[in-house]
Amino acid sequence: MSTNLELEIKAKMTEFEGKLLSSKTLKEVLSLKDEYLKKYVKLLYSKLKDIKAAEEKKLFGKSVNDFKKHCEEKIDIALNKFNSIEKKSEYDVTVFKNNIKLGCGHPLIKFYKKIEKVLMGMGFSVVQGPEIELDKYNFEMLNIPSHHPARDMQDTFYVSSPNVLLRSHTSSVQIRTMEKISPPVQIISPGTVYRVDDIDPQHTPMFYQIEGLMVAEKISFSNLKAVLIRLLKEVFGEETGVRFRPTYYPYTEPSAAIDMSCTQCGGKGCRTCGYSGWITVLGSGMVHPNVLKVVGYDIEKYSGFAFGLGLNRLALLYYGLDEIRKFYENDISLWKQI
Ligand code: 2NM
Repeated sequence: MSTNLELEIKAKMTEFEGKLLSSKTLKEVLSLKDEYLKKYVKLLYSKLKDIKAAEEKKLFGKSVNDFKKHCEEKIDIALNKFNSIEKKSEYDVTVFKNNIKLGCGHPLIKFYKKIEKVLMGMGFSVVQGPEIELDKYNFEMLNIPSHHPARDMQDTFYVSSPNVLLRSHTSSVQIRTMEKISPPVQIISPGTVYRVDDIDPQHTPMFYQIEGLMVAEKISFSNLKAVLIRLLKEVFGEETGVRFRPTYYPYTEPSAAIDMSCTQCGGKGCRTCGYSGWITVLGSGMVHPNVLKVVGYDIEKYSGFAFGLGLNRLALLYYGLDEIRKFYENDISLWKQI
């Protein structure tokens, strides 16, 4: 009887080891633990109770304990192994790595930073000011007379007519700066500006502008040319052609519109440049004496130049895009491409 039982235990042990070897999950090991360590050992103990002969009972008892101990050890090892594997996969940080979507910088800001870097390299500092502005700073002190068409309700958004409006250019920031500090002044004022405009591929009622101003002793038109030619060549490449055309602004005299060779065709003529080979990208001029006077500068001692550029349109050319509206659609796949 005892030999039979002992043979049965041996057979169970072999069976157990075979099953344990082929288990692949924590769950399988746990079910083996239940089957062999709980149910089967319980059965062996109940059989042990029925054995009357003391010697036989002792030998069988030892076999049961050996079986139990052996199974416990093997199951512990297997549990540890599967526990650590399955825990690891629970916290596997690489699992979704291909689905993580990173953001990216907005091209308008990236382009602005490029321009800012060049101008700061030439000694310009960045100043900012309010977007809701007084007529005084947006028009009056800029020598824009009251009959000037830019003052018309159709061009400017009025918050509270006639004195409070959304700035139509950032020159207002430059007037505020000149009012506060005396020359030398060398600043750029980037920011959003507002003009009443129907939305089309080239126009939005809000857009970004950078205006620049340099006032000191003996500032001449040559300084203006040097700064702006260098700026355009740094940003668009050394091969870029730059030309100055006379134009009119109320706040500068003389005034110059600045054209650069077309970024799309290199000057040969294409749809982008209206087949002229040139694109107007900047307005500039020597600050009008009336403007210098109104901020309290001595016009016998100081002179200065100023310029203004529309960032959106320039960024379109830079990135080879065709629609100003694309800047506000925020199609991130496009931003990652350009
Ligand atoms: C432009 C063109 C020409 C300009 C003038 C001034 C100020 F405040 F000094 F008078 N700031 N910016 C200026 C001159 C702006 O934008 C097309």
